Amino acid sequence: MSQTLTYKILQQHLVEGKLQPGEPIGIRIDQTLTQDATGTTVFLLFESMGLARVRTELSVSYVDHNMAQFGPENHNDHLYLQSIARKVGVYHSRPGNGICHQVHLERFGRPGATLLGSDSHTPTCGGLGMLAIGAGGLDVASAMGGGAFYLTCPKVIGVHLTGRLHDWVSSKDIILTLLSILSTKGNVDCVIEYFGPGVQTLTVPQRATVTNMGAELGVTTSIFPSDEMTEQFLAAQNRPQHYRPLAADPDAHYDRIIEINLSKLVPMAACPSSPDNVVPVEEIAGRKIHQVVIGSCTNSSYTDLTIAAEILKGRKIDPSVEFGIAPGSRQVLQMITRSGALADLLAAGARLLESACGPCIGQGFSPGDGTVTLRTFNRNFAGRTGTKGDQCYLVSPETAAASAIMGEITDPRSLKEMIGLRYPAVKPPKEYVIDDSMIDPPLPPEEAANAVVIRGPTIVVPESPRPLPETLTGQVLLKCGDKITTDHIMPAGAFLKYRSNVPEYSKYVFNSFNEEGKPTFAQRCLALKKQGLSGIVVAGESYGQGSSREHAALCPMYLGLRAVLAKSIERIHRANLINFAIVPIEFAAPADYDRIQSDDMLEIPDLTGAIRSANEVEIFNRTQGFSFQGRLVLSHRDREILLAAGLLNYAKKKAMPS
Ligand code: MIC
Ligand code: SF4
Repeated sequence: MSQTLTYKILQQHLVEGKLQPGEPIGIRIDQTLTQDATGTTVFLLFESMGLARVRTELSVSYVDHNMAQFGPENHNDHLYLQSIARKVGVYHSRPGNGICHQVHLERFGRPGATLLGSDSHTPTCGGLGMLAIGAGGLDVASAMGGGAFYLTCPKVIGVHLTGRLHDWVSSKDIILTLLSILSTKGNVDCVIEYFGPGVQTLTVPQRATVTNMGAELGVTTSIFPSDEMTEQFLAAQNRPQHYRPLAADPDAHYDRIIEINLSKLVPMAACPSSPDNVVPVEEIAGRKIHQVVIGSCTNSSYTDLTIAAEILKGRKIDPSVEFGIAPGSRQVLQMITRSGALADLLAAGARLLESACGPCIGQGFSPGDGTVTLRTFNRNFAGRTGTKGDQCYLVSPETAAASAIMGEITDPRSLKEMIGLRYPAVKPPKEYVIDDSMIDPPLPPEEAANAVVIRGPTIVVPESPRPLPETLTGQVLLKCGDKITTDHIMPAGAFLKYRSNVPEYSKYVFNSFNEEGKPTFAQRCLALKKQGLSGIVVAGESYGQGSSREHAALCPMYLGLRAVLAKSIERIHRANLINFAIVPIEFAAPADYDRIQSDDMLEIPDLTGAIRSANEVEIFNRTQGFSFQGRLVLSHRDREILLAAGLLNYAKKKAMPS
């Protein structure tokens, strides 16, 4: 039977279940990727599984998020991660070597393989024809130990690309256009597969921009075929042996097909404060800006930085603009240094930031109050820049560079008329600079046994969940609306440094909802926990969008939250909730959402019985005196994990001889 590329790779890796959309399946994972902000927990959890070595073909640990190093926390994390990686058989990319997704694309990804990463932008490597999926840390730790990864067998949406991008239009505009069609919600358990003649006009870094930001659609992953472009890229990265051609069968069936004619696209921008709030740049041209940043795992490749340099060459940025550049990797930085592009950018007025996530996760470069910031990133969730009430627009490097010159949002196509600049097409290099000296290989097993792991005092082993009560009684501590992101639940920015210390980090759960002078969410939840009661969160559609951070489940669990009641819940966050024994419940009738008020006392009699065998659960609102139904969308395995008090306890139980 003819197959999509997605199903071909799934088929080759299937270890459990049936390949039918909606069915629970388990797949073998070839490679894993972790980054420091989620990675310390991953390795602590991996250690608690009692395994000496990873059992994947390749696992890589990156340090790219927590690099500001105010106080000892970040460096403690780096030392722990470096020493544990050497011991358990993992490659370790040191701070300064680059953003995990960019480096993985350059040095490790291979077509046809599966990659599981503890970061939601892991699908970046889908640009290489890899099935690359983001997940919570505990799922990644389990895959590192050789365990299957469990997911819902996806529907495949085919995006048929025709035509060719015009000058000044970039691959960022493809994904922004797709976001304007599909939005950030309602795409759970789908994979986006690109096909058609337009594919071959896009280079691997261009494809990676598209698959990277595909994460914002809320899909399981995005994937491109592996073709001559892939072959050229891998050869230029000096790893031609990793190339293999891969594509869907010509008559493969897609659950839905979206047509995109590349020749018809125009520069686009995502306006504050959601990646799907997309408009053509020309509609917002002329808006005054104070900041421009080119970087993040979406748009920080050699070509991205070089095109910006070509646009800015011999010119100056507008004096009202602060302009930051963060090359995605040390490879990119070395290449633009050698080519002279960096000199052109600096001469124009750029501030060189580290090859790291930096401003993308609120680690510096926060915009001033009331100012507009223009970024080539993938997320503009409210407050993510580190500034409350921020106005962050997401654009291509071309639009960013043009706007930096003009001091206002500028459609780059107008540069010809405004300053007489013709489009400076940039060709991908024939050879990239290869220097893996910042990637530490693991120790051979015989040496690893005696290797010492460095654990600073700020690294605290996370608490394990307690068993769920038979009847759950809890108070609605927060009633929130649609599209609540994991950034809302567990802020990053200035609080990112507490990632390895759950009791400390937990103080900031739902920080953006806390009001001055009133008890915080954390204080109220802990007070309930002391009384043997639970906190409950009530939410609208698409709860838990965005980041894969399992702290958005782990920290609420630590505070005593045992259930989330929402209209719908996003894939990674739902899995994280289950892994930490918080019950995800959906409203059977969405109208019931309106009937619940903050502070209501809810009771779920026989919760554990329902988890064991039912698809619905009765919930009684004690405060208002009415009952309503909640839906339990759980696989058999999900039920077992919840009843065992989380994935770790479940795995231990399974490993025990009965
Ligand atoms: C993000 O872009 O939000 C992050 C920071 O990379 C997260 C991971 C994290 O929270 O550590 C993600 O995308 O998963
Ligand atoms: Fe880092 Fe930003 Fe990419 Fe997340 S989206 S991995 S914070 S660069």
